[in-house]
Amino acid sequence: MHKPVILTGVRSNAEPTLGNYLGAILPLVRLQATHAGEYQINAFLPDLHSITTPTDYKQLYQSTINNLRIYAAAGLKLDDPNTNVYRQSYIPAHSELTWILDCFIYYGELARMTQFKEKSAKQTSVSVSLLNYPALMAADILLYDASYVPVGEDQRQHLELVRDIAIRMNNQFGELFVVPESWENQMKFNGNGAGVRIRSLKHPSQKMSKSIADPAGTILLSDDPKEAKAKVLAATTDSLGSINLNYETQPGVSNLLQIIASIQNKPLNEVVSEWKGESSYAKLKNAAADLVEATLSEFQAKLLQFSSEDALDTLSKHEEAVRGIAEAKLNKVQSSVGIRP
Ligand code: AQP
Repeated sequence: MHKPVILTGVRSNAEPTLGNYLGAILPLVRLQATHAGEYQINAFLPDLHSITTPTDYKQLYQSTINNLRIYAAAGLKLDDPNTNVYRQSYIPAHSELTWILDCFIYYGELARMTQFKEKSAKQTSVSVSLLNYPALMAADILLYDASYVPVGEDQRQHLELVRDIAIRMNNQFGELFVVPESWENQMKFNGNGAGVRIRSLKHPSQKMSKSIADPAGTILLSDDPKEAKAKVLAATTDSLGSINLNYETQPGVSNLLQIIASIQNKPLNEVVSEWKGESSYAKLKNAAADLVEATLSEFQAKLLQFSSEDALDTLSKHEEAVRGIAEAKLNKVQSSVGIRP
């Protein structure tokens, strides 16, 4: 019996933020620590997804390797026998399976994706790859029979599409793929990490995003810890004068509560209770700012201990091993659709 596979990745199109760290990287590290041996973890580096939107192409190769250093500095154990780390483009089966899946996905299904509509609306010329993003994501997941894909709410539609494709192809060709768990089951599985969405410190109605220019609202993992602390202390709040969790009326305060809960690894409700009755926003900001400063200081010190050479060496070894798993699944699909014996 194979272990259930958990699969996750962070694009290297721009420098990762505290949002990526608290929403995606740290939850995976914690999952590895608490459930070692129960699951197969695939923490991959989606460099092909990184070029679906314009990026600094000269930096991309190094940024991708750097994302592995970031996982390591966050505490991911790379010598764990049940963890694989690999670059998407180094496993050609991802691209090859994408093409086959494309032949079974309808144009209308891709065109109605909210992320495509939102991202394409911001660009004057829209690449086909942006439309096809979910097909590549489907290949990432289905190649390894992943059941759990811890992603944010913004990826929900894509995940549902992946399930539809897997079910469609299984119906036509027999049991080709493991169908990833439903969104509800993904959320149950995520536990404390469910729905973590760190907001901009300046514009807390918006998500903190690595590719949106919002320096005062965004904390990059490379920010000087003292400057990061100052950004939290200057965070936008409101004039209500009481600390509650309500993203509609108090998005800034709610964001600070979420940052505290994520860093302390506590359920959000517990942190909300701890601050109930407190009216000083300065106290709340100070608590969050101290935690952010300490987190970045510790993270950056650990980052220095894991060089790019170490990262490259680790990736090459893992990629060698992973390639065989991916190719076996690709061959099965190729045979089913009649392009291999
Ligand atoms: N603000 C956030 N709070 C919580 N989780 C977040 N993630 C991203 N931003 C936040 C999670 O990080 C993972 C990797 O995301 P990605 O790099 O594949 O792309 P993304 O979701 O589009 O992330 P960004 O930072 O918003 O990137 P850009 O600006 O390039 O589009 C995902 O699991 C995501 O949920």
